[in-house]
Amino acid sequence: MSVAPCQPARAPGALDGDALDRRALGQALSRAADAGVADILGAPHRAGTHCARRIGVTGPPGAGKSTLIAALARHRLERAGRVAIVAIDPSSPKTRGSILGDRIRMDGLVDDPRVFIRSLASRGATDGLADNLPEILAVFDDYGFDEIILETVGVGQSEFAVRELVDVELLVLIPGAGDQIQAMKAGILETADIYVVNKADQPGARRVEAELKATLTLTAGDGPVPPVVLVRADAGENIAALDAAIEAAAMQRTENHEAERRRRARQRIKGLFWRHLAQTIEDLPQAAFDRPLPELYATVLADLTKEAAD
Ligand SMILES: Nc1nc2c(ncn2[C@@H]2O[C@H](COP(=O)(O)OP(=O)(O)OP(=O)(O)O)[C@@H](O)[C@H]2O)c(=O)[nH]1
Ligand SMILES: [Mg+2]
Repeated sequence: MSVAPCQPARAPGALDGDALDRRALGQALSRAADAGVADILGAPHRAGTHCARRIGVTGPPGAGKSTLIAALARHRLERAGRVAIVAIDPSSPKTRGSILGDRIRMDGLVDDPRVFIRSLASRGATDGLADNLPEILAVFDDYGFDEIILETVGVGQSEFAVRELVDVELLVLIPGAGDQIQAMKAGILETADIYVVNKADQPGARRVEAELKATLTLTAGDGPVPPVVLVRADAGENIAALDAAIEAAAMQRTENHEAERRRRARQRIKGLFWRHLAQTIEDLPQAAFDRPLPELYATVLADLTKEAAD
């Protein structure tokens, strides 16, 4: 079966020549973020693949992800018409500072009419991403974006989850990342499509690059060894090489659209179900927890099916 091409529900102002309606886009994004499970199930089915290229950028706090994204976006804007930058903030209480920090660093981009920047709180999402992220990303398709760059802090499960949503995944490491490389060797850390060693100006950057290359060669076995690119994000150094690596990786991954679409659908239904289940348990009266476990289990099951039938 061939895959349907991307079929965005073109929103007003989505066409290339039109001015982007930022207000309408902002509202559409908020609606998507706030949608409940029932809203999502009731939305029209999107048969096609997504339209905008999705680039995921993950890595530990302070690795320079936002700085790198700003440099990368500037570079890629030479080719793309519209670029969205979406940052997932894992810790809502202390978000204000970091959202602001991100905004300031991306300063040069904030005024660019082709760029749209949005921070999302991860709230209670079980995968460490934001609730409804697939729906949120689809809104950018409707508004004619060519690229979405997604920043996530690389913690636990979110790395696995984000890979299913993006076309190319970058992992940003910095000098002193020995522990992460060890974790990679042990197979604990999920692999990315491209490894970026940032802060090339700092001592130890070349050593991390060499260690990474050796580790990746080891873990790749007979398979292809993913590229390692040494950059200095704050000075825009070697961003062109990274850009070229992204192009090459995107070509490779889009060859297998069908399998990827199915993996995404699998992850999506799991996510929705977890959310529904968590809400059902949350809604139980306190007295329900005094019941024996099998009875409690049966109650939850019954509530779940009852809600689905409503
Ligand atoms: N020396 C040096 N510092 C850099 C480089 N790139 C970024 N930085 C600095 O590293 C710090 C963290 O940068 P951010 O871009 O905020 O890092 P981040 O990974 O987005 O951080 P969080 O969003 O908080 O996880 C800032 O002070 C940057 O100026 C670089 O290439 N060299
Ligand atoms: Mg950041």
